[in-house]
Amino acid sequence: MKQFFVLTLFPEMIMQTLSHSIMGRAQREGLIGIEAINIRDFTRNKQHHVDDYPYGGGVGMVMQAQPIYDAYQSIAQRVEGARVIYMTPQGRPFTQSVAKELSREENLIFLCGHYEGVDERIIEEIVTDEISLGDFVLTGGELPAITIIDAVSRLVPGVLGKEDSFADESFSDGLLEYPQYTRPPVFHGREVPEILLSGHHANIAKWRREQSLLRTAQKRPDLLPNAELTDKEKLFLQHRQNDIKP
Ligand code: 4G3
Repeated sequence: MKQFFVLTLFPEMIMQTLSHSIMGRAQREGLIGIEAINIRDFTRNKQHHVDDYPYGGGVGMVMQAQPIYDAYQSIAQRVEGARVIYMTPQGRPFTQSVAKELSREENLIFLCGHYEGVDERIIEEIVTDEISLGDFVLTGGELPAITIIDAVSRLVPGVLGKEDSFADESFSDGLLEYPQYTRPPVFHGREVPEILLSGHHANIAKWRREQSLLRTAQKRPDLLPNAELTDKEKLFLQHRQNDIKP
C-alpha cells in the first residue's frame, strides 16, 4: 500500500479534503493510506506555539525546527529512507512527470509550512525534495500537498476505473485532451459534432487526435516541442496553421 504522511498544523484539512469521492474510496479499499501528523502535538512549551520571530528581524513568523523535527522523528522509524517533500514556492515545478516519479515511491512524507516558512535548518536536515505548484504564494503548504497526493494516487493501479486509466494513457503523450460531449445532442442550439454520432470508431479516433493536436497548438503551443508527434501529425499542424489564431 502506498502511504502518505503529512506533517501539518491542520491535519483535519488534509484528512477531510481527501475523504471524498475517489480518494476516499482508495483509502477504504486500502490502495493508499494517508496519515496527518499534527506538528503542534510536538511542542514543548505551555502555550503550544510552533513559531517565533525571525532572527535579524523582518515581517511575519518562522516555524521552529524542534516541533517539526520531533513530528518527523515520530514516523521516521516506520518509513526509513522515505523522501521528505517540502511544499514551497522555491521548489522544483510540479508536473505530471514529477507525479509519475513520486508514484514509484512506497512512502512519501510531506512537510507543510505556514507563516513565512520554516527554519532553514529543517530543510537542510530532513527535506529531500522542494516542490512548487507554480509561481504564487498560499497561506500554507496543505493545498499543494493535497494536490500532489491526489495526482500521485490516481496513478496507483486500481484507484481509477479501467476507462479512466486509458484516458490517462492518451494524455501522457503530452497533448491536451480532445473535447467531450454527452446527451442531449443539441444544447442551446449547439450540436454535438456529427462524427461522434456516426458510430465509425476509426474516424472518431482520428478526429479526436486531430482535436488534441489543434487544441494544443491553439491553447498551449509550449507543449508541442515535447509532445510525441508522428511526422504526419507535424505536417497536419503545418497545413492547419491558418486555423490556429495567434
Ligand atoms: C514556505 C507552496 C511555505 C515559504 C507553499 C510559504 C505556495 C506554494 C509557504 C512560504 C505555499 C506553491 C507556504 N504557497 N506554489 N505556502 O507550491 O513563503
